[in-house]
Amino acid sequence: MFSDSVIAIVTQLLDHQPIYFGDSSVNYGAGYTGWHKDNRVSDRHDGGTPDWEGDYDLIRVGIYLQDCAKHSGGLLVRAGSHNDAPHLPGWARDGQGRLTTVARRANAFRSRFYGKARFVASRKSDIVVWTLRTTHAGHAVRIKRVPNLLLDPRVQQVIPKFLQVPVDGTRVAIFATFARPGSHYARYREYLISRDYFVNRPFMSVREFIPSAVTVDELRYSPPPIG
Ligand SMILES: O=C(O)CCC(=O)C(=O)O
Repeated sequence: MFSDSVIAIVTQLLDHQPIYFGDSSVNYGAGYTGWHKDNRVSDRHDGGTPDWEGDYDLIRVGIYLQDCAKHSGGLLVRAGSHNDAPHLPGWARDGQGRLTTVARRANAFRSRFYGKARFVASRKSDIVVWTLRTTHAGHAVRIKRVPNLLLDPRVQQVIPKFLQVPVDGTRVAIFATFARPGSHYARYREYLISRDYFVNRPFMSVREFIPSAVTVDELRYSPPPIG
């Protein structure tokens, strides 16, 4: 992930020296998910929020260590979903109550289906990059005889095993998020340190392993003083 070739691609895409802030993971074995985005939850499905102003500054890099062009196990994306999301009416953005909840849910539902769904036909060790605003899903299932038939990810997961094209060996995929400085990163950073899964992870300094072409921002959560 931190090899010169990956960092050169990330630098070119961000058009800036990338910031790495410790948001990475390794997926070993099955990695099923439904359609989702990775940017701030409050902004994900509302095109009128700050995350949707201008070009977005955070990208996710995935390296899939098996063939996903002819096998199951790859990534699904919705092409163009990083460009826009349906706008929530102002009253539903700030309000509370049942009607607001219904409006938000309806908007989130519409947003999940923005953009044409596609398999990412990555080959062994290809580098796949998407923005945190992109609607995507993990562990695509290809169906025997109709491997390019794309069903909803939740439906794909219940296809009987004997009808699925198998994964090319064991699914191993690694992921990391990179950013360039700006208001999107500042807001994402603030969001991340409010997330339990991030702040409760065992912290280990990684600075010494990261090449100097990457800016390291080690996020640690300091709980507010009691009282
Ligand atoms: O497992 C995958 O292919 C996608 C993982 C994912 O959704 C993510 O890293 O945000």
